[in-house]
Amino acid sequence: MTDHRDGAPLTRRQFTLLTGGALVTARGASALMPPAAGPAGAAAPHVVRDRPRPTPAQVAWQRDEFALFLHFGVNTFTDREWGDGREDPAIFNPAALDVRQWARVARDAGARCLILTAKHHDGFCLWPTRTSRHSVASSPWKSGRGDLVRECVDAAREFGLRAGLYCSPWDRNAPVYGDSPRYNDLYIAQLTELLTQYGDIAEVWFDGANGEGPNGRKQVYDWPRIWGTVRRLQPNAVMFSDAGPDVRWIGNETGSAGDPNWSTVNPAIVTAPGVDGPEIIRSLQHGDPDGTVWRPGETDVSIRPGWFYHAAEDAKVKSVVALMSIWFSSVGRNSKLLLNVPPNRDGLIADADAQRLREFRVARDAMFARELSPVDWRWRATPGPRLEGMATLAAPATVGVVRLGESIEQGQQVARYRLEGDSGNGEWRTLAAGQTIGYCKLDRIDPLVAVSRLRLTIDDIVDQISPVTVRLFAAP
Ligand code: FUL
Repeated sequence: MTDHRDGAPLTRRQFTLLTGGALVTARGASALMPPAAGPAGAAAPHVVRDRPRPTPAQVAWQRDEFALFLHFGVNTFTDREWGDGREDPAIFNPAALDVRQWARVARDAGARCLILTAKHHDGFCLWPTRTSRHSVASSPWKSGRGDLVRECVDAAREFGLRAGLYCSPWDRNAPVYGDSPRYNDLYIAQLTELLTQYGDIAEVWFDGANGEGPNGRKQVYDWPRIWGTVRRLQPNAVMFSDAGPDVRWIGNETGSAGDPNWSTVNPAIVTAPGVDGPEIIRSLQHGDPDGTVWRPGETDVSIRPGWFYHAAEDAKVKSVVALMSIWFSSVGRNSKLLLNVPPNRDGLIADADAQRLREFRVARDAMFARELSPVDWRWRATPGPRLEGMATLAAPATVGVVRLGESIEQGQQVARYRLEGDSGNGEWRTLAAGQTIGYCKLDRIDPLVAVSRLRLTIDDIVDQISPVTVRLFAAP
């Protein structure tokens, strides 16, 4: 990533000007506020306007922080990860299916959205589509009268969760796949059903896998038409894919966003789902501080080795330690976590996974249980230009985790920060340091040390700074 900031004197000047800003303290958190509009701020507007900012739907998506992904379909019954489209619908019969259990597990885990594989690459549709016979309507489940998309969306709402749908572009069952215009029509018809029959959909998920059709023909997707259809039918939904347009894939399936992770990207680098290359992965992982489009990264990872349920993986459910590490490298790096928890053949989230999610919730609650507040923050400008905030704790305390956050409604500006602690002897030692902050930056303090004073220095910004929230959590 180039250090573009050396050539940005205007930004630095604004930064200096801003140091006259007022400080507000709310709910024990500390926020640095830019000055009210006035002569000093008058130079800033054209810069601020030029930088990308999120839409309300993107802000809502990010505030969820955590969503559950549900891979379920014929693969659940064949024990495969990718079906070939020749599966007999008769195998789909989840005898004890309880979608409310999925939603309850998700809510209790702290997730705020459920995303279901309405159709995976095998083409089997979990709703009774009019576009194909390869669906739940041809299965013995509920004598062919079931609609799993309906059940899932209804259960999500009942438990206060938002609902999203994944409809795989790659379809190994559709006879017209690879006959590009005809398949595009079919795919649009499927999306139209999904986006008009089930109420508000929060997220539409497009993966990047696409192979050839049975006739060896490669499908050319009409992405502008596909994205346009979603926007028209569900204007408040965000669309996820490698290329967004609203939310981008983070570039791996291991649960790790890049560090730094900017929510802005250069849209010329990743233009369509399914393309590969080092520059593309770098862009997905890190975004770009100079990016002209707001396209935050979503981190999708499975709680098990596979995306679909396999009994042989029951003992391989990720540990709480592994999940916590993922939390810090996704939510804690300005991303959103989409954790896959695949239901089993009974149609239930298996005990091992449900139990692990409960433990994960308990561990997170403990980590963020004791917020150190109030702390008396005082901000000042220092040469550089830099901005420095100092706080005194009521009594010496050991900070375990720091949560920083920018007001992303106004974009993402912080490019370098440092948190230091003074144990009482007047010597500052670095507790945490990083580049971007964005919606949420989590830092674990290691090694732990009791401190009585704290100093946060913002060393660099890419634009006029907006409120930065500092939250300190005591080590358990
Ligand atoms: C990929 C698919 O090929 C996997 O099966 C899984 O659905 C993953 C989330 O996306 O593109």
